[in-house]
Amino acid sequence: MSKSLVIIALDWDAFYCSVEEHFNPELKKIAFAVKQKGIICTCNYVARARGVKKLQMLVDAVKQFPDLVIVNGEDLSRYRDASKELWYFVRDMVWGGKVERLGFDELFLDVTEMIDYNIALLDNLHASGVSQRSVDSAPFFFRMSKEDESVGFSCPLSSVAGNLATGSLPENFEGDNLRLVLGSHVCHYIRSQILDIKGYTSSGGVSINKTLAKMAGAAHKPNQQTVLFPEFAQDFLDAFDIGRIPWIGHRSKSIILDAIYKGSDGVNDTPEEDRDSTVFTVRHLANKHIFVNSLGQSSGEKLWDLLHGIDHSVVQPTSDIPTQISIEDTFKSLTSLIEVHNVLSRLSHSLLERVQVDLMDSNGDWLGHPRTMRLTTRTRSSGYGSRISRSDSLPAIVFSSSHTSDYIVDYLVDRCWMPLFSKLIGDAKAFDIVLLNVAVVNIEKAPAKSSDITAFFGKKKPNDNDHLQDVHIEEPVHKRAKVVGEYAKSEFSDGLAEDEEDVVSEDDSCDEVCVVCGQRMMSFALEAHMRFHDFGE
Ligand code: TTP
Ligand code: MG
Repeated sequence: MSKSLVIIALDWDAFYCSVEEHFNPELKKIAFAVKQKGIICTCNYVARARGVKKLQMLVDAVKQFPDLVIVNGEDLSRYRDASKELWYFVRDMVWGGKVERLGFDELFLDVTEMIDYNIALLDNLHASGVSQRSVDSAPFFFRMSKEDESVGFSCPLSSVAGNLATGSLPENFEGDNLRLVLGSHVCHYIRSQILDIKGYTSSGGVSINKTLAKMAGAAHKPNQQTVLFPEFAQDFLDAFDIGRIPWIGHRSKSIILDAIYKGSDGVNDTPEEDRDSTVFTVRHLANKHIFVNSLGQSSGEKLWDLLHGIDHSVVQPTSDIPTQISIEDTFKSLTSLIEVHNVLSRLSHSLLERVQVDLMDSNGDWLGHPRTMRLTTRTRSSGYGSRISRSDSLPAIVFSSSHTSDYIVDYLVDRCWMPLFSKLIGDAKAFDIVLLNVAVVNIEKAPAKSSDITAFFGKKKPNDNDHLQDVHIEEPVHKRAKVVGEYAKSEFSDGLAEDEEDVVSEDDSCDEVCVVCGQRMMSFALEAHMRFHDFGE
């Protein structure tokens, strides 16, 4: 019989606040919130205990809690750096680096190999004649390293670390259950290391797949962890609204509910407010066939499986190199070339800085090289969902160590971004720009330890800037953008296959705007953000 995986999901507690507290420990004691453009994007647990809510409008929160301290969180660089540091720290502890990063705030760890190894040690102990009873009642030393047997921790085999998702213990601690018991101790150890060494608290979930682990982790927060044994998974899931299952988004949910509750005559529809959308009810009113018919083969099967606690997706170790780096800003109105020029200068400075931080290792070697630069705009008349983009080859001067940043930025703006902008606006005599986004995309891994940029770029010279690629992206107006971004995976969008979606953005820019409250955020956060609106978390 095949053994189950052991997956740990970690989510940093009040993440942006924790980063702020890290730099200013005084904040720990007081109620404070991090704001972005008129919205409280998160608040610490001191503030939450007083009733402050994530995603409250800033003006409401300040009115309701006049002494609430507000920290500006519009510069994401500190959160990005902290997130990366924590990811590397965790990755060093997990064999094979099997850690997948979802946005800034979440990690999935596949610790199966570590569990297998330690179970084999346990089996050896049993086989060596020591009685089962005395092995199982003594603390077990869990090895976190194959090479160094002193690296690890002691843990009891007879109890679970943390909470139980449904409050019930399995009848026995054997087989897969024992694997999860050990997984709970690994989770506890890793979380303790993060707290002791890095000073961050997290909430953890342990189960046999990513979805169950993530949902278990959300059951008890902050600074807690929860184990979900497979035999209780269905009971646990059944109580949730289907919209709370990760990867089931608004659109999938409404398609499913329509399929179940809409009368074929269009007359006997169940009114929306009377539609029970718990997993339990949906499982009983629908079947796999209905899911496949309404959502398509792969999405239908996948979402049907999810409602039954089945998730075949594997933990895919996140690459050190982001797929793209982009910086953007929004404006009331940019109507002159000089304004656009100034904004592009500012954005290019940030972009260059990000390229250096994200793509250069501590020795100054490049980890990856973007091949393409992309400029995206949105005009006042085109509305929120519609962006247009143009791309060009990225000049190698970006990687030059013999020019100052100012020189490189001037070069980029005058010789690359402004010509791209002209292409974008075409013949228009007047324009009214409300968004500008500069990005480097198409990032290729650098040859090992190579700092020879010329070799990487082949015959291309730094000023080879004459062939504008005609990559023109028209986004459909969308209510909910596909969750993509620097590190996020499309799998974490709303579960619909791309060709079945009509509401996705084709542009994988990392900033999104919520159509409900207007908050701008990294795209990975949008899914969670919409859930807040749905469920008022
Ligand atoms: P979350 O994990 O949803 O929130 P959190 O870490 O602040 O709090 P919790 O303890 O409940 O996990 O999101 C991670 C960070 O992403 C959060 O600190 C701020 C940011 N974010 C936004 O900017 N906008 C949003 O709508 C959401 C949901 C998050
Ligand atoms: Mg969090």
